Amino acid sequence: LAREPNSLENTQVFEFSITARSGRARAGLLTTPHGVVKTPLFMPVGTQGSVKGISPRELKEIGSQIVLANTYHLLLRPGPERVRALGGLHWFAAYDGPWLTDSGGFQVMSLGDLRKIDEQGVTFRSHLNGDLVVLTPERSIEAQEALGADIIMAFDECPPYPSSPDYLKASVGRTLRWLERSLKAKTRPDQALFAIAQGGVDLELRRTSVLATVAFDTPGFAIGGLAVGEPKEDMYPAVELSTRLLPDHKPRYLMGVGHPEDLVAAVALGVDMFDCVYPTRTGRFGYALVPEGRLNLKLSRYLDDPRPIDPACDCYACTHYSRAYLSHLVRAEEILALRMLSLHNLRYLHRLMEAAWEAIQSRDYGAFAREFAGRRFREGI
Ligand code: PRF
Ligand code: ZN
Repeated sequence: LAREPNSLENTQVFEFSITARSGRARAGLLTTPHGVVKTPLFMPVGTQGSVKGISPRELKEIGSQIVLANTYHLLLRPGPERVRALGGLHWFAAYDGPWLTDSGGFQVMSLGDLRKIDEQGVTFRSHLNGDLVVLTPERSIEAQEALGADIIMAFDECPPYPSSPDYLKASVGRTLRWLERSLKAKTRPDQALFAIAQGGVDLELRRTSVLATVAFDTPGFAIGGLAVGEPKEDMYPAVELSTRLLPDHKPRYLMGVGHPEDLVAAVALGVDMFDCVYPTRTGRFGYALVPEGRLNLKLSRYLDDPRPIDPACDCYACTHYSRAYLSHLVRAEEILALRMLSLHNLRYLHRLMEAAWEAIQSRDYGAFAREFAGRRFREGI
């Protein structure tokens, strides 16, 4: 049982190789200490160290490759030191594939009470028991080292949308200083720390942030500060600029993006990794993702529908249950409905990224993206 940080040099363990390209889209292989993953990929969110309702065995079955956990939640409960003592996330949560932990800053801003940001870090009241907690770059990295994920994230500030130009500018500077402190605080050689660029949808600030972030030469880069409520037509130019400025040979992670159409578009722009609560959250609200869009299983039209959610899907829900039965379970608020819809929605995004991978390998991502767009919003399903 490798419970101690091992001595492998991360330059040996972490490797990203691009196997094919189609336009700006890339297919790649990312090697981590807990396995090799294929990009582009979508990471399910396991906020509390668990993808709500889905077991590790099921995650493997549906093709999840990396699972994301949140430092903010695990810091408050059960505490990173307890997770470390129980073997880190891989043992504690019994998922032995690669993990990624987010650094906590983003979740503090969306969940913490009475937050106060200064140069040192973020002070907030725990949403669980009201305790005053200080999260700094140093504390975030210490916690992420205890949690033991394969990929850890720099401590950053994601400003709300909209923010004033002055505030955005200040947060870009602070995020860069926090990146420097995050890297200084890092001690484990077997974890890769990804830097996060900010800058909102201001393209000049975005450029400044990406260029200054790239100078730190981390093994991967995240595009943060987007998908926070800005119009889509403002998000895409910021993604486009970011991927143009990021180094070609490092993985690029667009944080918090998970709508199918955004994944297809961002892959075309050269993004390799995504995470979002969308597939699991929308599943818990009774929605099933399908190539045409989304089925609302709360609608009475599905109560007599004998078809599976998606006849082309190989998930457990689609190979065993009718829309009629799932629709009944949703109305009856059965736990199985939430589980099956989350499972199906995750499988849908994994199949979407697998199909993107195939299309890039056969050098025809454009045709794939057009065929995806052509099937959306068709009536009568
Ligand atoms: N920073 C971090 N986590 C995030 C984001 C960010 O900007 C986003 C933005 N959509 C999601 N998750 N650390
Ligand atoms: Zn399915």
